[in-house]
Amino acid sequence: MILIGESINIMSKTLGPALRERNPKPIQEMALAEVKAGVDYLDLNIGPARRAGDELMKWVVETVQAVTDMPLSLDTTNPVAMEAGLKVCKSRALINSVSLQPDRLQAGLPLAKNYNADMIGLLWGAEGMPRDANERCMLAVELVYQANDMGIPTENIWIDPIASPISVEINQVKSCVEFMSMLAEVAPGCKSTVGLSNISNGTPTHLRPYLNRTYLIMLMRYGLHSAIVDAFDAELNAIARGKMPEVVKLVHRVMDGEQIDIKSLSKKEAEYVKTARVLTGETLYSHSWLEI
Ligand code: THG
Repeated sequence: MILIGESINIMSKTLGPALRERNPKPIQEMALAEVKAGVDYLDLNIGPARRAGDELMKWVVETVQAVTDMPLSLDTTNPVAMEAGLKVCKSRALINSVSLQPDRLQAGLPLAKNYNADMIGLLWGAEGMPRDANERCMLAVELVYQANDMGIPTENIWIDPIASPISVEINQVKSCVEFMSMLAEVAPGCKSTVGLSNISNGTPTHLRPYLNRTYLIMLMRYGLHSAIVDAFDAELNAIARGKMPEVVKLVHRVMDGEQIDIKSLSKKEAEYVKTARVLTGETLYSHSWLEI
């Protein structure tokens, strides 16, 4: 399991200003803290970066590379900024991301090819977000086909089904898991990733880790290759590293529809079971799901 640290991003309250002001220290400190926490990649998310995006991406890549050799995921929708980052990246880069929107596909594939980079294939189609697992499959097949046609090997592609917040749409939450169970069959040999924290967007901050951890277990069951995560959630890291087989088994039992008696469980086990019931759609999400 490859973990990609999410914390260096333009939306962050502390690092957003540091990125805009080209203040290297907070960014370098965060990079080192994420490395120490045990990630395998650092995501550098500068957003759409419409103004001077190329200069910003080059600056942040160089700023981070000055303190660590950790591989980088370059996260922007601006292809000019993407190329500026690829040019200065010392290790094999991960392009985050290429989608099936015609302009992003046209700009992204040549970059993956010419810079021999890995690429995240975001399942966002010409008509927007896929509605279910089948539409995700169709988009994945199309994306792999287009990339292969350009000379990009399947194993360089990390398909991202686009996780959406549980507070918005439970069907999308379920459909990502269902899609993950189908991916190896529809696009053999390709890898996968997911923006895990998306799932808990809009839920109370102290409850987010429960959703993130349990959803990771559900996706890992079907071979999830990597995830963009909060590096500082030590329990999430333990799950990713296979150190919590007991709770993993418990969540699998909920996924299989087993009715587990909550009263027989420890507090932590009960929390995982309740959270898994919410993420499978068995119980309705509310901010108080752990108390019920
Ligand atoms: N797929 C791909 N790339 C992605 C996403 C995806 N990149 C961006 C995003 N989704 C993944 N990264 C984050 C980064 C931060 C948060 C969520 C996802 C987050 N941050 C806190 C917040 O907004 O409340 C804290 C912000 C702060 O530090 O102040 O939730 O899906 N390919």
